[in-house]
Amino acid sequence: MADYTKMWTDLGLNLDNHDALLANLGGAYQSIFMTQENRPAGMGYFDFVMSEAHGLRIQELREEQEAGRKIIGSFCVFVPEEIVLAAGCTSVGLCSGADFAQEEVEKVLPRNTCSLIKSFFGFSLGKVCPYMEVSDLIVGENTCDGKKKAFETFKEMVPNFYQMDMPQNKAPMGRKLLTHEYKAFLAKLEEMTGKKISKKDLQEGIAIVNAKRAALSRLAILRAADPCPISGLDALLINQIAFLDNPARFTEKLNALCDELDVLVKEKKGAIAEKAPRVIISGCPMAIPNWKVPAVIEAAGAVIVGEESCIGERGQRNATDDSAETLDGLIDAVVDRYFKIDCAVFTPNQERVEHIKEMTKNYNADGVIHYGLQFCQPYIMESFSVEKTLEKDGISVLRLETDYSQEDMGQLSTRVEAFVEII
Ligand code: BJ8
Repeated sequence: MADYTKMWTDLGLNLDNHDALLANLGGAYQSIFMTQENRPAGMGYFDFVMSEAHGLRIQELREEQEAGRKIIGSFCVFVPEEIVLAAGCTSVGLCSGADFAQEEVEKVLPRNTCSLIKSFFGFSLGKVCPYMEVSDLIVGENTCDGKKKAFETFKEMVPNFYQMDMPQNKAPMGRKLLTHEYKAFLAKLEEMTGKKISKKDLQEGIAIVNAKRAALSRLAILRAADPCPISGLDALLINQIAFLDNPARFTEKLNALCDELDVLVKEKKGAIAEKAPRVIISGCPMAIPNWKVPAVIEAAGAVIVGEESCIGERGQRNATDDSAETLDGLIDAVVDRYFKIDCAVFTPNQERVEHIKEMTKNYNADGVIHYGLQFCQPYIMESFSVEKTLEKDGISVLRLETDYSQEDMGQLSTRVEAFVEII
């Protein structure tokens, strides 16, 4: 990597902390990703993006800023990228996938807060996330109680914070609330940029995001093959990078990789051996660099064939209809698309379990591993009914509860190995 010290200093990063984070990340990446066998050649691009995630990509975002674009950071797939792009802005996901500055974090948050929330506090307090620091606006959403209450403290730490309210159920009033919030967000971006969003702008934004989602769905479908042409780890990585990379370039590179995978499937060449036990992972999102559980699963000899997760199919499925004749009609279509996301913060949330069943069937999975972050009430509460419903249908389920530490690796491996043996 080139020397980006000046850029990181200008962004206000704490260089010692940042070096420590990069060293950790680099080591984990090498041992988890680069030791895999039979990786498709197209993964080279995604390895490169990861190696430059804090370098070249940040430089690009700064160049975009110099050219007048605003960078919008977000923590949730409910923040509509179509509207961000329509406003001439760039969307970046704020990862929150690793522990950092835990002692400092626990001075402002209770210990029993989920790792994801603690992570973005740690990244902010430790000044280690260039995406957070480069963002002109950071959008938080009132989804789970943990996030919405934590944002009350977070907004004191981050002056450029914008909070979006969120419905808790799928009733008509919930839809009305989401429409109101998306219109307010659009108005906020117009105010920030001084640009009036037209119907054509939103149509263009929708086209870019739909193309990205179509490529991700192409990748998802290719994983139905046995042998699977790509590891679950690599597929997860691609889904994670979807939140950071330039969307048009990402789509082009992912389609090129899918062309390669098409050939591998025809030739029956797999990244993982044929007849390996096939698993769907379902539950909390796994943000970069949270690769712990997938690494354990694939080290146990199974292959992950789908993620029922916001960094995966829950977040990326369903296109936005772009056929409306008016700007309001298009905003309605954006609301329609996002209102289908079956996050566990909604009650009731029967659609989610139906989707898990559908994924199990579509990707020929032998079992489901439910992944819950400790102290995440929505997903852990829901995991009991998910398990009960799936088992009624004869689908084996393993429920895991963990955090970002490495302390439970031995215990996780034992449980996963036992599960993989019986499916
Ligand atoms: S749409 S899943 S990205 S809210 S793990 S912080 S739920 S206590 S992340 Fe999410 Fe949007 Fe829903 Fe998806 Fe709370 Fe649970 Fe922590 Fe979580």
